Amino acid sequence: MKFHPHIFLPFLTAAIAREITFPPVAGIKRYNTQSPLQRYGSASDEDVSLETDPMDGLTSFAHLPHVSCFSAAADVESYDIAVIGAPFDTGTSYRPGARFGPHGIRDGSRRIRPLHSWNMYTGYNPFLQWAKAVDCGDAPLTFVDNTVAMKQLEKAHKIISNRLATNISASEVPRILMLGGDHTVTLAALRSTINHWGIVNVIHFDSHIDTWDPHAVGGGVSDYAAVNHGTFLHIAHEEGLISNDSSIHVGIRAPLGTRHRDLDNDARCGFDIIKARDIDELGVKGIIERIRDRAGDGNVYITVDIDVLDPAYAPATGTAEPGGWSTRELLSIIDGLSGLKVIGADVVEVAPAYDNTGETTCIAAGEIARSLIGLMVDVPVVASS
Ligand SMILES: *[C@@H]1O[C@H](CO)[C@@H](O)[C@H](O)[C@H]1NC(C)=O
Ligand SMILES: *[C@@H]1O[C@H](CO)[C@@H](O)[C@H](O)[C@H]1NC(C)=O
Ligand SMILES: [Mn+2]
Repeated sequence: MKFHPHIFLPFLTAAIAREITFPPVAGIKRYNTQSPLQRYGSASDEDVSLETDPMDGLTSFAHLPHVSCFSAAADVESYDIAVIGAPFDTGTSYRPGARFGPHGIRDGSRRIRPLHSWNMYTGYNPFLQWAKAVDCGDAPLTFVDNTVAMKQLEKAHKIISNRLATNISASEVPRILMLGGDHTVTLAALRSTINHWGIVNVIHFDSHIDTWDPHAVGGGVSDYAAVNHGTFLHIAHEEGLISNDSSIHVGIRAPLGTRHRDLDNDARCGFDIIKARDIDELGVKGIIERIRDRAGDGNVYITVDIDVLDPAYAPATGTAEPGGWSTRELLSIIDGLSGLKVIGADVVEVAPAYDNTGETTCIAAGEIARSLIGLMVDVPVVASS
């Protein structure tokens, strides 16, 4: 059939005219009553905005403003939630690379925009509640001595949390969301949270228990070797930083060294265990209930090892374990913990070098971080110690 512009064009014009002249359907808001041709054809210099591009500026987490939080200066801009990176991976037992995790998670968060983050499951935008969130950048951590690096990170946590928050009617103490780093970095965070929040209930999402006795993981050859990403929860228990009757592992499935030694020590360290396949019996709701029953009273620290996800959803990690949860299941469980007093959190073990070209792991980690901020703002007022 031949194309007849003299017949076709009037129809097209009429179609566009219908688009602009029909009255809006009741209850449906019309955002732009101009025709597409008018909107795009006539953009003048004044019409063109530089304020709305989703990928503008330098890459901070979710485009949050950058504040130099590590400075000891008194006049640093205040905040309620500080995102910090911990580029550290020399406590890793298998594939290294989590030192690039903060960079990778920020990259994975590029499409998160604070003004456009209304969560249709929780019913609010975590960035538009009472809390001002900022990105502090990465803590400077040495790569030649793990114990010194942990001291640097602890100091960074203390400097950041010792400042007065922006909205002091909610909380005088700012909260920290840390982007790891291998899992050793959580120890530095817990050595700081005890000062403001007392002993915390740890909700530990992971495929591994991470309470290994240093003699089991690392060989116990030296004090230095004792501190690594498989022992940090054992050490946190020994140091009295975490609750011994309200902490819980979630998503566990990695094989153990020896059944009794590892599990007995884990129980001694105060942890209950939800295994990965428990979700087949309990469902997402049942998992949420068990976490709430165990850790719901008291101040909570949530640490998410990205390897809690199945390697299909998070290939970019150091010690991947098959048989984990989907990203949807994990996000549902985290969002389902609303109402818990989350005073600190982290997402760790993201090693971007093993990610795919679609950035599957880094995008998931960014989304998990957004949900963790959601939990922090859900309960503004929390008792400090
Ligand atoms: C500060 O936090 C309180 C408690 O959530 C809230 O009611 C108030 O609106 C917040 N103030 C600002 C300026 O966001
Ligand atoms: C558990 O923690 C409490 C302090 O919260 C402490 O008094 C008690 O000794 C601990 N129990 C064990 C077995 O570590
Ligand atoms: Mn792990």
